[in-house]
Amino acid sequence: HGSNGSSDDLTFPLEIPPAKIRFTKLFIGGEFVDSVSGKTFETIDPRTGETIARVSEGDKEDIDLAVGAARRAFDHGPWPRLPGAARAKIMHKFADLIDQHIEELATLDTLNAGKLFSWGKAVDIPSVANTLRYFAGAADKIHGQVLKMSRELHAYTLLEPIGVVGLIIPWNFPSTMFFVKVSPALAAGCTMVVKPAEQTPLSALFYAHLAKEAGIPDGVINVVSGYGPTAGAALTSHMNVDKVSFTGSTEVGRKVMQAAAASNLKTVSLELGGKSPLLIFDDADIDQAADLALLGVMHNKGEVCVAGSRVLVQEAIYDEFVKTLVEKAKEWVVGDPFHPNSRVGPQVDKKQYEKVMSYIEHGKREGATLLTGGKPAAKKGYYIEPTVFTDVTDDMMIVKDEIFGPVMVLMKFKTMEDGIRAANNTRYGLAAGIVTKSLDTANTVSRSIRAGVIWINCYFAFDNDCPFGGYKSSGFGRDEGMVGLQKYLQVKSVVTPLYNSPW
Ligand code: TXE
Repeated sequence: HGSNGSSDDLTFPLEIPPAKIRFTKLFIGGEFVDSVSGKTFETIDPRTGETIARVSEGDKEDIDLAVGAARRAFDHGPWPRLPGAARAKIMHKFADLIDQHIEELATLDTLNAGKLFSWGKAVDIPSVANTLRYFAGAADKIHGQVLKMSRELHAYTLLEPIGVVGLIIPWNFPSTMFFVKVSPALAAGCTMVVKPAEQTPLSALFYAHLAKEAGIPDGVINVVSGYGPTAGAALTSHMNVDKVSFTGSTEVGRKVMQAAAASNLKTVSLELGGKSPLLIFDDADIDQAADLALLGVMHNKGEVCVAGSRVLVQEAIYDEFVKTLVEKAKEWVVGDPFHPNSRVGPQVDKKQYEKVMSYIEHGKREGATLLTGGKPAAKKGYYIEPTVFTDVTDDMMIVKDEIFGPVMVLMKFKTMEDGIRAANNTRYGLAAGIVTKSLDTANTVSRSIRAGVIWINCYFAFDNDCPFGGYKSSGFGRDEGMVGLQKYLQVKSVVTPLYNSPW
């Protein structure tokens, strides 16, 4: 099976996907329907670049229909009016149905996004069911406060669902991102239109089917597959959408805010790109640190918003660290994501593959030293070798930009202050990692880095109870945790005089 380091001779005994594609139409008002235009678009398998299905292409008219269905379900339907415990019961049923289809769902994400099937089966899909359960647990505990007024007034707050929400999902975690947004919105009592990424519509459409089977009323979850500038843009500028939650590029994040401002001032939350640092201090166990560094940027072939793509190593251990890292990089075997021994699958599509390859070329031209990788890993499909650059400078594009591929830049720092300065020297602020045995170092650095999540001696340690989101140009608003529920709620104050007193 394919090995890291050889370029053209990598062979892929393509595995047969364990399940077939069943749902390819838009899901509006509880029914699978063709798009108004009748148009469809291609879904490709990044293992080969070949078309595996044609999916209905939603556009403005379809978004109008979906928002209409969501509006009716919100204004007149049962969902926002159900007791929280009743919503929770249906959400639990939905989660159970996901558990019964893990293999089929993992297949769709592997086929569509080149994600590791073994990982999907063991981690991604089971954990989305748990995301639903986590927020189901909150559905009957959403309540306001009794206020301590300064005068003879009785006042309290009501927390109400914010209304119809537009959920725009990226392709790198098609299932995880779907449920990170859909679950709190459901718990809050919102109704929604989901726009999955054009690269990865298949699992989202399957989830729509399961939602209906679970008993989620028609119109509560609508899924409109289609492109960003058409279907996505229509959702962000729609006058009847009360909130948009977006995960994607910083560039499109700006457009989402502009569209919200120019239309009805819907609220917006944005989870955008990153260029997260991993700081390795000279008291670290070098073996463990190298494993963590590789995991941080090679996992999911680097298509991770929180990827630890800038690895900063303290001087004293730098040379030994490099040696260990290059050796361990070979463990990141490139291959068919359905194959159990593969650790790095193909990039999601041609555009992303070309983007990553062009950054690698940039790195070489700008004078960085290539320690390993740097080439396509196969003749067919969008495979790229795990790549590590060193001898980089702050002004290089490979240091500044989010590459979103299996590409690490390695840098050296002297003191803790230097390390902190280097870590913060980015327009992004999504995540950061620290490897050290010193509690003082860990505590000081955690407080000094401007990023939404700090992992000490670990990486990608996610949990439903752990809020997640960005500082700076990585966006704002938090997904997950109870704070992740807040953005799907409105706060209403209700005030009345006590004892008919003059107010
Ligand atoms: O993102 P887009 P792309 C970063 C990553 C990647 C780069 C480009 O660096 O290489 O972005 O990826 C929808 N109005 N991230 O071009 O376009 C689109 O259809 C409304 C990081 O794929 O931002 C899709 O559903 N919506 C990120 C979603 O936005 C629009 C994950 C994301 O696609 C739209 C993905 C518009 N005008 C990419 N244009 C992360 N934070 O994890 C597009 N979309």
